Amino acid sequence: MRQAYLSLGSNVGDRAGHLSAGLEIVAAGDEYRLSQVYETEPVGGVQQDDFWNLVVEITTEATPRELLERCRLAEAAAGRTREVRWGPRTLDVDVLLVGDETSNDPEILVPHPRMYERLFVLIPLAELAPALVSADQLMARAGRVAAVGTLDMLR
Ligand code: X6L
Ligand code: MG
Ligand code: MG
Repeated sequence: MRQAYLSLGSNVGDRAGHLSAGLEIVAAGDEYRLSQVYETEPVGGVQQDDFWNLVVEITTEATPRELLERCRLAEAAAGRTREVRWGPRTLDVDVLLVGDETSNDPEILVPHPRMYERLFVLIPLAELAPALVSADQLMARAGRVAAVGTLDMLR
């Protein structure tokens, strides 16, 4: 068993509902811990509503590919459609880290190659696993990220 970290985000419809339903699917019976929910400014250039983002730590034997399959199932269950690249979505789930493994599979790169550029990932990850994020990494990034409470409070 080792700890895997996944990032979840939603900015369409019932954001807390999509995050909760998605969590049940990606955790799939494994033990997990959640960061708070953060309201975050959209990144990537598309004008859209603010996201709610969180990070989940899952204690699991699942491989990166198995975790990717869970992400896809969770996104499909939320009715995710792919219209605008980097645009609004009911639910996005990305695999960040899987223990200290690397995956060079082009469909599922681990560690996530862009995770250290995204404050909406780094802040909730640092809350759950402070040793995985340095102060320099946090300070070098811009973008509004504000804690809004636990998912239990918001759903
Ligand atoms: C230059 C060009 C700099 C592109 C950054 C960054 C593109 C992040 C896409 C980028 C660039 C992304 C979320 C989001 C997206 C989310 C918030 C992405 C993919 N997903 N913004 N933007 N939360 N706050 O979950 O992450 S689209
Ligand atoms: Mg993403
Ligand atoms: Mg994604």
